[in-house]
Amino acid sequence: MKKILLSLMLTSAMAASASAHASLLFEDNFNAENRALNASLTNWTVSNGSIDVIGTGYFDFYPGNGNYLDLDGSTRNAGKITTHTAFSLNPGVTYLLSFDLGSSKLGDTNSVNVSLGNFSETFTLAPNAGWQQFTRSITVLGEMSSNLSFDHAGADNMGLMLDNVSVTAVPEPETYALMLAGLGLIGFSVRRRVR
Ligand SMILES: [Ca+2]
Ligand SMILES: [Ca+2]
Ligand SMILES: [Ca+2]
Repeated sequence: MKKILLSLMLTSAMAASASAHASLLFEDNFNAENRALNASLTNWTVSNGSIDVIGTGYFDFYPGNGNYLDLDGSTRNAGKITTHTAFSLNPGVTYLLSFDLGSSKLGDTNSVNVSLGNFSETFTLAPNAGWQQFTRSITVLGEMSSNLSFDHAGADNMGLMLDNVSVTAVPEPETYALMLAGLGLIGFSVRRRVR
């Protein structure tokens, strides 16, 4: 019985700690943007080409997502978007980067390079890939400041669709290990007192 109680305590303490320490640093679902071709954005700088803000009632290839971006705008030069926010990245913290990508409806394969800190990955979606969520864990060895960017390749005026970008900071497991050690001591002293 006591074992069950202790493990319940551990589980709820871990859950409480995870929610208390994970913090949302950035979130954009683009729903407040004005739908337009070759649009500018509230939270991002557009460079090296253009992007479109599309969605409800306006070139809505993936209904149900409000507004989202077509990362290849309408200037035959796909855009790069970079957050206005420069993120302060610290060792000992895991940064969860999450976003949705939808494949192009032109029937071709498209790719976008995503970078934050020393993380850089090219995501490629086949024409039939549909709408998918991607999540990556990012850590840094030394303190650094970095903007998040999505740089789309291509120039045929329809690229990957982007939505629901978020960056969340989560303390690394060491934090939990320390806390578990602390709880273990409490459990030990409880056992001793019972004896
Ligand atoms: Ca959206
Ligand atoms: Ca376009
Ligand atoms: Ca470009």
